[in-house]
Parts: sequence; structure tokens; C-alpha cells
Amino acid sequence: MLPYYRDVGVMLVLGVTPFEVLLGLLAKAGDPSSGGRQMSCHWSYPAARVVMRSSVIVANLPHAADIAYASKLRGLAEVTIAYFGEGATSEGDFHEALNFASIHRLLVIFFCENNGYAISESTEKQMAVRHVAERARGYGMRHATVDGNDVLAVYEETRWSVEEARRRGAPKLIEASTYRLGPHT
Ligand SMILES: Cc1ncc(C[n+]2csc(CCOP(=O)(O)OP(=O)(O)O)c2C)c(N)n1
Ligand SMILES: [Mg+2]
Repeated sequence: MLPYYRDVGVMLVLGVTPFEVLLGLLAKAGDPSSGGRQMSCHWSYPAARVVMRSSVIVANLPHAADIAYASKLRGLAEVTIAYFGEGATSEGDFHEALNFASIHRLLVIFFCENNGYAISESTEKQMAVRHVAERARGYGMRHATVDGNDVLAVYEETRWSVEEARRRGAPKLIEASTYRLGPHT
């Protein structure tokens, strides 16, 4: 699991407690991600197989493809999930990661949380397609769109996609549509 900095929800589902989230926000030694040394929400949680992300947008996607490649070489049915914003899809690493995952038929779910903005750039200003999911076709990859404000729909789609990845032996791109209600940070 390679979560994004928006993924408090993902981390709570994986077993991180609200108290531990607050320890991270207040840079306390008990913060499970980094002992309070990294910026908050830069998750790391070895017990749940969560890999620490860097602050560099999209860098977690090639890492996800590489981890899935390692799983394949080891003959394991592990599925890797990487989360990111729609802004990440305008950067080169996004395309390299999806291309690599598709060619090698890796068990990786690319999960885009499209909140309409990348800091101050609206979606229309940074991509010529309406939906991030449309980009999957260029890599011969399956895709799905889901209402990102419907937690049960997101859970269902994710669960289904993990099983589908194992069954088909192939990656998938999910786009969850949501809206950024507040400022960037
Ligand atoms: C490579 C890189 N460029 C720029 C930044 C600065 N930056 C941090 S968050 C962000 C916007 C990301 O937008 P999006 O991917 O849509 O995610 P969101 O914050 O909207 O969830 C940018 C440009 C960065 N961290 N890394
Ligand atoms: Mg965004």
C-alpha cells in the first residue's frame, strides 16, 4: 500500500488510530510513521505493509509498479495499491508506471482521487481529457470510475478490483471523483 497524503481514511481502515494521526500532526515521538520527524500524513506503517511516500508528487507510482514487479518475480499473489491526485497524472512518472505495469501484467491498482484541483490549477487547465480514467486506454489497461464521496462504493470498487487483478493477472486504474472543499493545505 502506497497511500497519498490525503489518505487519513485509508490509514484508519488499515488500523492506525485517530490518536496516532494526531501524534503525527503534532510531531510527537509516538507518531508511527516517522516518530514525528517527517511532515504529517506521510504515512509509513510496516505492520500494515504501508510504504513511506516521499513529498514528490507521483513518485510513489513507479515504486508501486516496481513492488508489484518484485511480487511477480517471487510468484506471490500480492496486490499493490497506490493512491494519488489527478495532478499527478500530468507528470511523466504516471505514464511510465502505468505503461510498465501493463506490459508486465503486474497486480497493481492505481487509485486516483480526483478532487478537481492541483493546488490552484483546475482539472481543465492541466489535462485535455475529461476523466483521468480515459488515460488507461492508452496503456491497454482496464479502468473504473466511482463516486469518491460514497465510502461504500469506493470500498466495493476497490475490493472488486483487487480480486479482478488477481483473476486477470493485470493492473487497473480507478478514478474516484470528489471535490476539494477547503484550500490545498
Ligand atoms: C514533483 C512535484 N511537483 C510539485 C509539487 C508541489 N505540490 C505539492 S501537492 C501539489 C498538487 C497535487 O495535486 P493533486 O495531484 O491533484 O493532489 P491533491 O493535492 O489535489 O489531492 C503540488 C503541485 C510536489 N510536491 N512534487
Ligand atoms: Mg487534486
